[in-house]
Amino acid sequence: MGTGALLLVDVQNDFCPGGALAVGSGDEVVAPLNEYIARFTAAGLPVLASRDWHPAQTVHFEAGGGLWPAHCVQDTPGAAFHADLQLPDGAVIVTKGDDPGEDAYSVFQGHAAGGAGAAEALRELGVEHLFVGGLATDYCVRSTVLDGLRGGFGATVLLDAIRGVNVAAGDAERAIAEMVEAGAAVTTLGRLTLPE
Ligand code: VGL
Ligand code: ZN
Repeated sequence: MGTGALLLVDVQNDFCPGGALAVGSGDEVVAPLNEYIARFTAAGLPVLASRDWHPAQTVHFEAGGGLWPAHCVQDTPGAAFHADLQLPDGAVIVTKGDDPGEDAYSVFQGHAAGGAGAAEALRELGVEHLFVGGLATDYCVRSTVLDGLRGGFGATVLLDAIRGVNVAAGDAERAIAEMVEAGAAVTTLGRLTLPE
């Protein structure tokens, strides 16, 4: 399978209960993700965390003609990672959505601290397969997994560590079916086997 990495998508306060764009039970991904982090770290595998990181004005927000109320505005508490998320030392942070002209749902539209695109940063780490959890199933998780598969990465969706926005009922379930149809595998903590 090649080297695997854990990718935590947008585990930020604004996507959790009380946040500006709260995903139902969004905070319930934190405990399982901490267990995934422990397993990947113990196996010496890389951990990456993306963050939605918008300017105050962007085409992504309703005020700019987009779909969403303002959320994850750069350097605000809502944009911070959930306080209970145990990011390991050396986690690679991928920033996305900072261009005011795009939605940037996919982590592959993001960049690491040094400016390298996400795909480039993954290749530098020797990563060929992504294990993806976080928020939200029907937007950034979906878009990232589909983009990764198109870009030649393998992908496994962590079913016990994702939650959906469900703008329409069933969106998250449909997104999972779409990812599987496109070639993604699925797993849970109980069934996880890591690449050697
Ligand atoms: C997301 C809606 C708007 C996500 C980001 O992280 O899934 N969804 N911005
Ligand atoms: Zn956003």
